[in-house]
Amino acid sequence: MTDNEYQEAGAAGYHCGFVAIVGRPNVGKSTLMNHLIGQKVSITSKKAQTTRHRVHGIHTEPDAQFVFVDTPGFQTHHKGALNEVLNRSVKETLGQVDCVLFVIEAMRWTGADRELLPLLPRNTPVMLVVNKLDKAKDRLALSEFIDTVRQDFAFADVEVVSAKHGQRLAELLAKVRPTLPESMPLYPEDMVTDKSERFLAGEIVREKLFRYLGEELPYSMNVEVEQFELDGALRRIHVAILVDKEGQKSIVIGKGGEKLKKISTEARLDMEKLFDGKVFLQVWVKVKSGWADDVRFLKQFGLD
Ligand SMILES: Nc1nc2c(ncn2[C@@H]2O[C@H](COP(=O)(O)OP(=O)(O)OP(=O)(O)O)[C@@H](O)[C@H]2O)c(=O)[nH]1
Ligand SMILES: [Mg+2]
Repeated sequence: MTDNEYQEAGAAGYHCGFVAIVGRPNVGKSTLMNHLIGQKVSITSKKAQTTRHRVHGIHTEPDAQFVFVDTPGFQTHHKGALNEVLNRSVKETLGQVDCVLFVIEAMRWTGADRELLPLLPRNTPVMLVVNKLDKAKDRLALSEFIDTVRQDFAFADVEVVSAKHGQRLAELLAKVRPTLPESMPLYPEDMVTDKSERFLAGEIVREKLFRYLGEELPYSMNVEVEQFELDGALRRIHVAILVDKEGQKSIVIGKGGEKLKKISTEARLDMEKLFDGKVFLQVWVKVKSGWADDVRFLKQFGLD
């Protein structure tokens, strides 16, 4: 066998492709992707609309490579520049993948879920992924629930999972694998995301804002990684939190700087885990007004 013939024979059994993860806000898309790839590369929170960027999460097996694309929760209820940009990002993703995972919560089939059905592609397999299985105790009711949902769209297949508890993820992968085209892997086998450490550092700080601030605050904020330097094995990272108003600045900083300290300590620990090395992190807060409605500003942050 020549080298070329050998490579073709190798590709013949190998599957590799793109898998979009879509659904309304808060159903567990990012949690699902993180558990499928075994690393936390996409931030998650109890609040809706945490994800603002498309993030690729890569999972490699001996016979397949899955490139998952986590997307922002699609929503039709609130208008505004931010939502338009987020929704556009979901629509674009749907046209570029080999398989779609349409994620919903077990026992919750809402108007917000149904409104997404017309956006789903017709020529690409769409799997129904019923997440939060741990919350659905009644199996008969769950099976009736799935039947109801399946009446509304011709899903290629269905799987029930618990993303948070890592349940039935291997079963889900086994169903996705045959939908991927035959191809050699696109990424090195130890690579888990296409995003840079610099990007991930900013996202980790944003996740802590979602965790430690009230209901509305994190939505009007953004983060900017102002400096990311390697100093031997040490990473020196400077992050600015951009807020709308002076008043928000003092909320983020907290009494005696307590809140900001908590945010930066937790972020640093997460970064050290993800980057597998020591991090020196400095976080500060800056006032910047009116960003949420300024699309140009969003673009500057890669939200296009
Ligand atoms: N009980 C339970 N909770 C889950 C499960 N999967 C995710 N969650 C929780 O659901 C919430 C939302 O999870 P995310 O992964 O941020 O949801 P998302 O769909 O990415 O949300 P957006 O990015 O805002 O659209 C978090 O509090 C998760 O811990 C699960 O299997 N069981
Ligand atoms: Mg998300």
